[in-house]
Amino acid sequence: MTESLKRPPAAATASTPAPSPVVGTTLEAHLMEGMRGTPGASGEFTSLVNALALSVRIIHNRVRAAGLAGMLGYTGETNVQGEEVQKLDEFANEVLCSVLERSGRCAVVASEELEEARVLGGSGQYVVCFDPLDGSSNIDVNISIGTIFCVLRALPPPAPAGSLDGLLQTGRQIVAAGYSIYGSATTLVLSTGQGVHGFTLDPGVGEFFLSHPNIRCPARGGTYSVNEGNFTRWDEPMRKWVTWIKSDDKAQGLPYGHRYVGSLVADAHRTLLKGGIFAYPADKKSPGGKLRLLYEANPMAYLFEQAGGAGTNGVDAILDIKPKTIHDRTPLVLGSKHEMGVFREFMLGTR
Ligand code: AFP
Repeated sequence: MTESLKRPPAAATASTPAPSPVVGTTLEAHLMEGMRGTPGASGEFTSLVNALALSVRIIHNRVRAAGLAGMLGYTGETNVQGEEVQKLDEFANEVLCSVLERSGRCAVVASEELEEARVLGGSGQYVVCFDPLDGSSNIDVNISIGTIFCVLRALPPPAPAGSLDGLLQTGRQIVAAGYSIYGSATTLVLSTGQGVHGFTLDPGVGEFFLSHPNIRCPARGGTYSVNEGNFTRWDEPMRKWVTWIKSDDKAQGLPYGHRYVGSLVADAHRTLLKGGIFAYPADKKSPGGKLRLLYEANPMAYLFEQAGGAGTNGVDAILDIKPKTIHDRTPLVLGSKHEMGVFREFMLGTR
């Protein structure tokens, strides 16, 4: 079965198997291949994903020049989450909104930087949720940051054009999700429901090339990733789990190594490629969890499921949670099947 990118929904149309993805293929060629393998594809979806990739290239360019372009530091304003907004956050948000608007493929967007959903108009059949610059408190110290997004179909008529309800569907309705990581290289990790693929940007030619075809999250890993500074704020099952995972018991493969960057894209990317577990649970400070369902948890959970791992709130699949508002928060746990199973047992008190 090919893992090539295809226009969803795969189940609705019989598609011609496309050749296996070849390292070095450009993102554009890869998307075109997927489109050709899907009878009836209009190109609208491919064009939307290309618009997202263009946004990422523009944001990459500004991130790389941030120190020189005077873009570091805060604007002095706070966003809807009550956090200080940095200049690059604003820039990234405006890039995504304007590129998606010009593509004409996107009806509505929800963004971490926008209090309300923004209607982009046109005849777009899709809605997009994004965190334009995740991990922005790491910008000034030159640590990896990223952009996270997911795409859903806009609700069909009789829902009015630009209906915001399209944003409040469960993650099971996602048709594409991805993130870019602005690290030692800029990599775009993407899934359109046919596996997960990583494309690395060659800044010299401004093109994404397939560098990580068919990413699979290892069934078991050796690291855990959690902000242990929150230990005293956690409930008992969470404290028990952390105490267990760093205990010295060779027979059980313990202790695990600890890795925590504090940028979801960086912690999730490492966990996706190398296995193990990332957790941002609820705590006394954030009883409903800290991370956002629509534009952080859902895209990541979708990618982990596509790669053979899992994404939960500790017990239940993130993708089954019905959002109430566009800025809902949730506990988020991502990782390898094995570690996710053990974590769940601790949360349910069966271990
Ligand atoms: P910032 O965008 O404010 O840096 O927050 C990053 C983030 O939303 C996510 O990327 C991290 O996983 C998480 O917060 C880190 O939170 P802690 O600083 O509380 O560990």
